[in-house]
Amino acid sequence: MSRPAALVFDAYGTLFDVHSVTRLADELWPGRGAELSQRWRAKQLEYTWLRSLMRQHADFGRVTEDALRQACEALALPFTEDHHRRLMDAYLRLDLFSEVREALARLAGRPLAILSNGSPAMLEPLVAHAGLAGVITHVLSVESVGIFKPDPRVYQLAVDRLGVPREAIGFVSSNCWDAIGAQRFGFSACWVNRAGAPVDRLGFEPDAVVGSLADLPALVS
Ligand code: LAC
Repeated sequence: MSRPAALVFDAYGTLFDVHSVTRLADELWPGRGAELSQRWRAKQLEYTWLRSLMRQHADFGRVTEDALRQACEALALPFTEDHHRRLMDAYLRLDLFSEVREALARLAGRPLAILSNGSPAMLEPLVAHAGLAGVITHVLSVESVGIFKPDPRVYQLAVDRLGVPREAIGFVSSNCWDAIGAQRFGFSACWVNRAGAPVDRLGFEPDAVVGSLADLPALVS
């Protein structure tokens, strides 16, 4: 990735730790929080792909809530509307990964955008709560195109909104399939592989891989 003119980040799992909901889930169902969080996230992503294939888009808040209900039912965790409300609220205050703030400060001086499946109603409080409103220059939601990642129309949104050609955009995601989708679209795509996971076998690979966002400034300077 040589000196991209703009950087575009995935939100959930890349800047924000979706599994920070485990703390609250563990309070609600002692010892079951990690399991719930893993299944919730897996179902949430699965529902985005299925809805896109079915051409039955609903916003990410609805998808996230549906996934939460299914995960609770599948794991036989008794839930009330109050549990759901608290967990959905926790999604608006997810933790930033520890290296994010410093990495973004070192990357400043060019457009730094978020491009996310999240709806504006989910992304705005999340970015504000993390104190990133003055750091992130553009918050772009798939709601503008009505389909989820990795549909190419989502990546095109960043080109249109930033006014930067696709080959000059560096795209950064911890979701390997998202990095590969962006690479196929024509971005320089970097996969943030914090867990040391195997690459997704989709026939193509991201252009670069880093172990955390702390390694990104050296890669793009
Ligand atoms: C997002 C999901 C893919 O933020 O994590 O778009």
